[in-house]
Amino acid sequence: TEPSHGAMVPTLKGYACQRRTPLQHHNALLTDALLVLAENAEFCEDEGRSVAFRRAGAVLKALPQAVHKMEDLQGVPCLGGHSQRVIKEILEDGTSREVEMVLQSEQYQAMKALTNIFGVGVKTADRWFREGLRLPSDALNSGHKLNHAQQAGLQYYDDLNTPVTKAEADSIGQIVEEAVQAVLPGAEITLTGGFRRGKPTGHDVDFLITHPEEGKEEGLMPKVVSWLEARGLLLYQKTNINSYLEATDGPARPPHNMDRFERCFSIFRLERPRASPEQHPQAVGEEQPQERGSPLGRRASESPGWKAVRVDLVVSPVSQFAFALLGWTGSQLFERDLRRWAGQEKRMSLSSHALYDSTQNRYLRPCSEAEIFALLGLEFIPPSERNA
Ligand code: TTP
Ligand code: MN
Ligand code: MN
Ligand code: MN
Repeated sequence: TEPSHGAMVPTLKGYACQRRTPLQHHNALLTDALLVLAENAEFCEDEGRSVAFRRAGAVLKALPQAVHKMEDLQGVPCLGGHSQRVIKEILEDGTSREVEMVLQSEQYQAMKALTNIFGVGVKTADRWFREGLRLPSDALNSGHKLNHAQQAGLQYYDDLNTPVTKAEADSIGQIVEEAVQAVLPGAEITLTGGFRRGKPTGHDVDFLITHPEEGKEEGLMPKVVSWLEARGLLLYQKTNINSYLEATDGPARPPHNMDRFERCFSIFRLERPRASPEQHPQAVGEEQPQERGSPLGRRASESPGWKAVRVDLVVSPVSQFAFALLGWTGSQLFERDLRRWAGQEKRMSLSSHALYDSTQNRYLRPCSEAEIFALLGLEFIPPSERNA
């Protein structure tokens, strides 16, 4: 006989890649709270706890209704004791004391501000915090040696922490399209990341580039970067060459967090649409210098006619395109669970480059996202429902 589940959700599955997770959901109060605890665990370099809180939040995003009482969660997977206590407290009191304490804590606030600097990860932020730094401006004034990414991160801190709109993403897309066609006619670009999942805003814009003829894409990135730089469109870029080799990066090695595609982490200089004279008389025709005096705390009235926008460009050989597309569409938890599902449930190894079947001891060669889901024994989940 069927086990008796809560009336609300008879069949939520345990892996995010088995569930449909739309962007809009019904439990934001709970998921926001769990996200704070996940971030805080990450700041304490406790990856396991961080993933546990993220999983708990992700499963609540897949529920078809708002949770009102703990009984609504009967049969819902991925909720550990700690997450359940937090949820219960919020359902009863409206807030969680633990979450409120974290939000008030000096460590959380400083780590949040410091990791919001492009080029600063948890390790660097934690070292700076222990050395007494609290604000991004402290990193400028402390005499710490900053690498190029961090210098750019501080210089454009405000812009880079202002969400990128879909309209801005589309403008960047037109520029990238023009650059790519100029250096390799016939190449194809695809918007990936959060915007492909239907998000209205993002922290960056992600593009995947390929060419229908295998091999034609090799060495494309430096040419695209040169084209963009010659036009003054890049404020920062770091290009990595493709280092993927099936023989050495294949089944023998554990799946990497980072893939090995030819890629470019960049900051674009995006012209703002011209304001109409009635709305902003002083903004029209005013030439703005490229260098800004003070990188932090710039007031809106000083806003120049352009915005710094983080852009990730990735080049994939067409033979790996389906894997790259699936891997770069996210969400990050959806990707993590796809790989975990492949390994734990199917004895397969999935990366952004390939799918290896350990039972048959061979690579599988799907040509589309749909074929990858099918080979993994999963129902196809469209990008708009991968928002775990
Ligand atoms: P992000 O751009 O970090 O995230 P996002 O686009 O989902 O959301 P946001 O609006 O915050 O930008 O990553 C996009 C996807 O790219 C994510 O699923 C993981 C993948 N990815 C890799 O495969 N390799 C990498 O090195 C990085 C940084 C991301
Ligand atoms: Mn993104
Ligand atoms: Mn992100
Ligand atoms: Mn990205």
